[in-house]
Amino acid sequence: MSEPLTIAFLSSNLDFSYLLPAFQAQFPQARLRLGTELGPLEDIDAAVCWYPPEGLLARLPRLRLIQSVGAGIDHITADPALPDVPVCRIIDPDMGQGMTAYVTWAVIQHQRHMGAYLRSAAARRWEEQPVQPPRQHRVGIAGLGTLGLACAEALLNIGYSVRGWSRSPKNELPTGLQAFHGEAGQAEFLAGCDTLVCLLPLTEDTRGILGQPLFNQLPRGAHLINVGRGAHLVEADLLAALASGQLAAATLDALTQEPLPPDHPFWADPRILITPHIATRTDPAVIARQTADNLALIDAGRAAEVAVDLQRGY
Ligand code: NDP
Ligand code: OXD
Repeated sequence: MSEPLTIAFLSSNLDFSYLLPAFQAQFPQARLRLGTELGPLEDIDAAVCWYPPEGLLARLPRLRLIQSVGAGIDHITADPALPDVPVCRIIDPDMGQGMTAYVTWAVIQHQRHMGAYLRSAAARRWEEQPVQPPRQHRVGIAGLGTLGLACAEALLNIGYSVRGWSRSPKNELPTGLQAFHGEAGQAEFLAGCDTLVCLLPLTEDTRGILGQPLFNQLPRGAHLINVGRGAHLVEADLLAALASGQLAAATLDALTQEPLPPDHPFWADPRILITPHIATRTDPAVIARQTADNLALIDAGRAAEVAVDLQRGY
């Protein structure tokens, strides 16, 4: 009789017990191993990860799948001892809807002066702010993948002027989306972003991309929304750009230090709105299903169809 499948849940900063009911339903015969109760490491076939403890994956001799619980995989590739095992990420239309809701809110929150209305309402004052039609506001989305494209489509549907930037040229874009690509297209893209949304993966090419050289290419007074990763942003450059007026505001959902410490200067700056990495989430049932699908394809010798291209980095 063959050994039952063993799935380990590995994270140095998240309690993964919330995933267990969905995995029990998806894999009724499997052994599910959480955190400190991993059992014999040589039993483990698949690891479901968010910042797995450094070096641990390399100690699992039977490992066939490293499954990210998110769209990004930077928290896995950060491990310098990453073994040569397929790494898969979540590709989830529902996650796209959650991201769309967040990004749409963040664009409108600033462009329609919602902060000022909250202050007026708290003081019982009937005060109007300027009302600018959406088509006069240009939103640029850096990263036209699963999530960026979903956001672009939604913003176009409510009338914003939307442009996007990707690494490679794109076919079949939503009608009205102005597309740019590569380093050659970056300056023209940035010059037309009243709001810039970062939905890039974190790779060696994109680390620190949100810094002074990029900010200087945006229209003066632009709004930055970072829903990518904290390490896309050069924090000191953001504070300097806000102080000089080159940027008017920033909405940040991904931070280098999570949780952001209470004494971090971002909390004290009224132009910066922080949310605690909640822009979107994936339903545990989707994570369990995609883990099962990925394992089946890997076992059928079709890993190349589902594994992230680690050379490219996303
Ligand atoms: P995808 O891999 O589907 O898309 C990535 C996009 O970025 C692609 O369009 C790609 O270009 C583009 N890109 C990559 N590198 C570059 C580069 N050097 N220059 C220009 N464009 C580049 O990713 P997803 O849309 O699924 O997710 C994007 C990111 O969002 C994740 O990696 C994660 O960091 C973040 N995220 C944040 C969440 C949150 O709650 N805050 C939740 C989920 C994800 P091309 O199309 O040419 O390949
Ligand atoms: C992800 C995230 O990568 O939640 O999915 O940030």
